[in-house]
Amino acid sequence: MRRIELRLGDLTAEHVDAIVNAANSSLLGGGGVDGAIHRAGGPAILEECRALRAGELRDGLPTGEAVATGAGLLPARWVVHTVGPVWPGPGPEADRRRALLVAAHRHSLAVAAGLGAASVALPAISAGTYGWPVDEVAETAIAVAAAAGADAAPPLVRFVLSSERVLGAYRAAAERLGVAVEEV
Ligand code: AR6
Repeated sequence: MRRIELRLGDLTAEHVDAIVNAANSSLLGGGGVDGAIHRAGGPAILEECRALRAGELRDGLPTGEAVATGAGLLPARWVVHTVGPVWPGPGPEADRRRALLVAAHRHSLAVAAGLGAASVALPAISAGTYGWPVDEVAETAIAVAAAAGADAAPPLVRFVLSSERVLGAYRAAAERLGVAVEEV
């Protein structure tokens, strides 16, 4: 049985096996939660990202995919880097990219599970710089976490959210979907 938790806080401080980074395709850092992870985790994470870019991810990490590195100085063991889609505004392009938002969540959870992580913490992927409406991000995140099979996500999935507004969106999405969540 999977446990889904919501918390207001700073993802970089989480004592879980894996945290998910809302990165960009370059994997070479940025602002938002990505910047916070690299600042708090130290240079070892960036070194591993550079090595990935020099090898299997020469063209960058495609949107919707996920890849793991170590977590440097962070309390977590691994960082799972994913790339969410940029919000294009309402219309057919948003409908198309919605699948990438699902994929970013699904692949992040699957990579964490594949590492053997018992717990994973995620931010609100695409809901900051990338501008995706937070209600939709919340609904996607909760739905994917609740629907993932036993091997497709760790037993504990915790969403660590940066404001009351985002936390409220996740709470409301869980209620709408009838998914039990614990606020911790
Ligand atoms: N802990 C938890 N959540 C955080 C933290 C933190 N320390 N810092 C920010 N957030 P964003 P995106 C929230 O912009 O929209 C970067 O430059 C933030 O308030 O980090 O996927 C990357 O390099 C928001 O709710 O990610 C990419 O270029 C959520 O995390 C681009 O931004 C996601 O906001 C990715 O944009």
